[in-house]
Formats: sequence, C-alpha cells, structure tokens
Amino acid sequence: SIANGLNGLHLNGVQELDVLIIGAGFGGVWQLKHLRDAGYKVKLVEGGGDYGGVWYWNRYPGARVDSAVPSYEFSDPDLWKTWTWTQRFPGSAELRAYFAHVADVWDLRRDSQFDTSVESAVWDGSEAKWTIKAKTNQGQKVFKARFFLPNTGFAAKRYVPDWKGIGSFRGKFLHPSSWPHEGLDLKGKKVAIIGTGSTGVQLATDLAPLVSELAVFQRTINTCMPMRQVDYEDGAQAMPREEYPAFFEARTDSFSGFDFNFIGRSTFDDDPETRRATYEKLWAEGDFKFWLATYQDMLFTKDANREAYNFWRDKTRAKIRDPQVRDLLAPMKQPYSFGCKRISLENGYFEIFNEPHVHLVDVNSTPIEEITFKGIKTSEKECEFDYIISATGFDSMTGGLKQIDIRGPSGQSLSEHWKDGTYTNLGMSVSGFPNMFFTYGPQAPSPFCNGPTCAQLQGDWIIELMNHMRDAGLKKVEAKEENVKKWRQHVADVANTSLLPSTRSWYMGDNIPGKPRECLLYLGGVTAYYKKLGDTAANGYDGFKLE
Ligand code: N01
Repeated sequence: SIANGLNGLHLNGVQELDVLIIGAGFGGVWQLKHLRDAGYKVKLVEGGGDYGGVWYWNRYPGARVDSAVPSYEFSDPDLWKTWTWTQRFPGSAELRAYFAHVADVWDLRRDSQFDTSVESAVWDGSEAKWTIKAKTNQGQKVFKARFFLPNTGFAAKRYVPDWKGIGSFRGKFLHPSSWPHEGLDLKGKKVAIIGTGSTGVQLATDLAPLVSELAVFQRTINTCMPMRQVDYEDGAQAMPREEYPAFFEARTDSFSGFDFNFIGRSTFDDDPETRRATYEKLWAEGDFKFWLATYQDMLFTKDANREAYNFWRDKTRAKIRDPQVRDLLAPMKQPYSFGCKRISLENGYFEIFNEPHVHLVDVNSTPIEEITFKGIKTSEKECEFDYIISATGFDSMTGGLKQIDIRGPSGQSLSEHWKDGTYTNLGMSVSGFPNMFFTYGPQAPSPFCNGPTCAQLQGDWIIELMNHMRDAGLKKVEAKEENVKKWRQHVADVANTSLLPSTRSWYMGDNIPGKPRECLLYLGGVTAYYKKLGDTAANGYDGFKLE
C-alpha cells in the first residue's frame, strides 16, 4: 500500500528498511524520531500494544517512577512546552499518557507497529543487512534492515522461580508486570506478595489498605527511603520552564544522569554533627538524594557505607512497632552494603507492618516449599490465599536481548556468545554482531543512569555514527574484539573499586540461577561514560571496525 510504502519497500512480503528498532520505551522512541528526521527509512516494532516500554507492562497498583520529573522526561522543548505533570513522581498511567503525548507531537504512530515480537535477527553477509523475523497477530512478518537496534531495556524478561505446584493453585498467580489491563478486584481478598524489590514495596504499600490479609514474603531487606511525593497544583511544576534547557544540559554531567551529584567530600571528612546535618538534609529532600547525592565514598568504602546504613536503620526502626518485625525489616547489624542493591523510594511502606492484617514472612527462616491448591506452603505451615503475586523481578540487563535468536556472521547466537559472561564495547555493541546497537543495556551506566538521560546520550551517539557512515559511504560497523575485552575488563575494574561485588543483587547477575556472576553495569558514572563516547567518536570511532 502507499502508506506502507512510506515505511520502506515490500518485496516478497519482506519489508526493506534502513533501520529496524525494537522497543517503544524511551530508548526506542528517541531513536525513531531522530533517525527519521535524519532521513532514514525506519520502523519501530514492539511486543506490547502501545508506547511506554516498562510503563506499558507495569500496571500493578502503586506502580510509579521513582525518578523525579523533569529529570524523567525528554529534553525536547516541543514536548515539555506542551506537557504538565500532576506529580513529582508520576504514576504508571500518567507515564503512559506522557508517551502518548510524545507519539502525537513527534508523529510516531505511522512508523510504529505494536503487538509485534521479534523472534530472530540473522545477519546476511551478502547484502550486509539483518533479516528480522517477528511474530504478529497476523502471522510472521519479515524485515530486512541495514541496522538493527534492539532497545529491549533492562526488564524485558520476567523471572518467576521454579516453585513446585504453581499450576495447582486455585486462585490467581501472577507476575506484576503482566497485571491485567482491566485491573483486579483485590478488595477484601487474601493476598501474598513474594519479593521486596521496588515492585514488591510499591504493591504492598498500595494493597495493604485494600485487602483483608496481606503476607509479604521477604528474603532480603529493601533499604527504601522516603520518596517525598509532591502533588502539583494548578499546573505549577518543579521549576519554571525557562530553566529547563540548562537543567537538561546539566543532567549529562552527573554520576547518575540526574540534576544532583555526589558531594565532593568523603564521609569522615566531616565531623559527626556536620555529617548528621548532611544526612538529615538529604533524607528530608527525598528522591535518591541519600543514595546518589551523598558523600562520594559511600558506595566505595566499608566504614562510610556502614555509617549510611546506620542512619537509615535508625530512621526506619523508629517507624516499626513490633520488635521482631523491626529486626527483620531493619536489622541492627548491617546485612549487605547499603546502596549496592537497588534502593526504592517509599510512601509509608514500613508503617503497613504496624497493621494487624499485614504479615511479614521471612523466607530465610521459613522457606517457601511449594505452591499448593490453597496457597503457599512454607517449612512452617500452609497459608491460604486468593492471589499470589510473584514480585520476583527480571532476568535483568541481558535477558531481553538473549531471548531473541540473534545471529551474526559466524552463525553463533548472542545467547551462546554471552553464555559465560557479557562482552560489549561501550555497553552498546558486540564483536561478531555488526550494525547492531542497544541502549540501556549491560556494561553501560544503565541502572545507575536516569532512563531518558541515557536514552538520549546513547541514542545520539549511535545516530551520529550512522550519519558518519552514510557520509563516508560505509556499510558495516563492528566492535573490535580487543576493545570489547578491554571494556569488559574496565567495567569489572571499576566495579571492583566499589562495594557492589560484595552484595548479591541483580546488578551482579545473582538473581537468576545459573547466570554468570559479573557486574552488569558500568559504575564509572555518566560524566565519564559520556566523555568516553565523545572521545571514541572524535578519534574516528576507535575500537570499531568500519567498512
Ligand atoms: O525486582 P527485584 P523488581 N524466593 O529483582 C525476591 C525497577 N523498578 O521487579 O533480594 C523469595 O528488584 C528478591 O529477593 P532477593 C528497579 O530498577 C523500578 O522489584 O534476591 N524471594 C527480591 O526481593 C528495580 O530494581 C520501579 O533476596 C525471591 C524480589 O524478589 C527493578 O525494576 C518499580 C525469590 C525481586 O526484586 C526490578 O524490580 C519497580 C525466591 N526464590 C521496578 N526470587 C520504580 O521506578 C526472588 N525473590 C519505582
């Protein structure tokens, strides 16, 4: 059809493109807009039914972002001049509305195709193109593209432990990222939540007032901190819009892509009173300040880390009445390095455990043995539930990419290639997989970077590289193996200067049985990463083979 013709030529049912993007989250939509503006024939495909990425899928009660706006949005004035948030930390539905706004203003829909899950991408050496096959409601769809940009994000593959008996449960068992769009009526129901990551914490807080009984199954504490939500009245925003350009500009010059940064002093440079006052100020400001705007040695030095934990612990213990529950939620003895597992922002999480109908189950002392017809059987007893919510996370960072059958010139799949560990150059490209780039993936700042900041800075870098190739008449780019080895080593070396490896977390691949243990993120900070990208481009894409 003429409409389809705009997106590329159809030959034998194969759609010819310059670029195929996977993913309608921040990474994918930024690239669609800017690649199309640069004159490429580009199409975005997405397994979900609309824009939003993680926000399309995560519709569980309480789902909201814990990065504040305007940090958590694109820097394009066409978007923010015509958009008003209702809260400092918007909920999932408001984020989907934001994405719809982005799609309208940028006119994205004509080049986006939903309910389309890419199953394989195979490099065709004779044409120097990727052949990409996707499953749709109308059967299989095939694309051919010079560039393949899988923006699958860090949480595209759910993880549910292999508990015995899940299928035998008479009630509903679900993962929160597959929450039904029409919602669930949980009023007066008996509900179990397994897992106390960001998802578990948000769910528990929202469900507690609604249900007749809530059991939260905890394996590891979440050192969540007060969010300090703000409702914006009458269109007032966090700051006047005139200040936005400078604000967005500054975002790339910080450790984590926000408008704040570590204090340029170490914990014990300050005397105890000054330190206390500093902690109190960060605590009162909410957001991730007590984690990512605190003393610069907090994530790197044991004593500094313990000092932060102790402050958190005392603040938290004061909220919990029952001494046993208090010891389980905020133990006197530090259980792991503070901030080396994802900290969540909370709105009354600890207080729910003061309610008589909310129970905390410590799965370390009473492990889950199986899911039964009636509910959950632990080593101690069987508990009855109407709903069991497995808030057990994702095969983070690598799972979304590895679940697609991606094969480069050698015929080896990405999943085989990464079987024993992850190898990338700059956290965006893999040796042996030409013309393929991803954002918010492994070995980049990803989970330590505000999403939109990294979507823009990585996306822009990829687009500039493509423009450079087009101008020079080049067809193929591939990471050099020696640079991939060097980058992997550098990622590990930086991680080893920190306390991250001392703690079991999804940052280290620990949450998935059998997954290699390695630091999956680049901890050098966004400033250093941005500079590294800039230097690489300025040096003629050193570290990449261009043909
Ligand atoms: O997943 P998680 P998530 N038996 O992996 C537990 C982002 N996010 O969906 O810690 C018992 O963090 C596991 O225990 P442990 C954010 O980046 C953001 O909550 O491994 N328990 C843990 O408590 C976040 O980090 C937002 O010991 C088991 C939980 O399940 C990421 O997404 C909101 C278990 C999994 O926590 C993922 O968060 C939501 C078992 N066999 C998510 N296996 C916001 O912006 C696992 N667990 C606010």
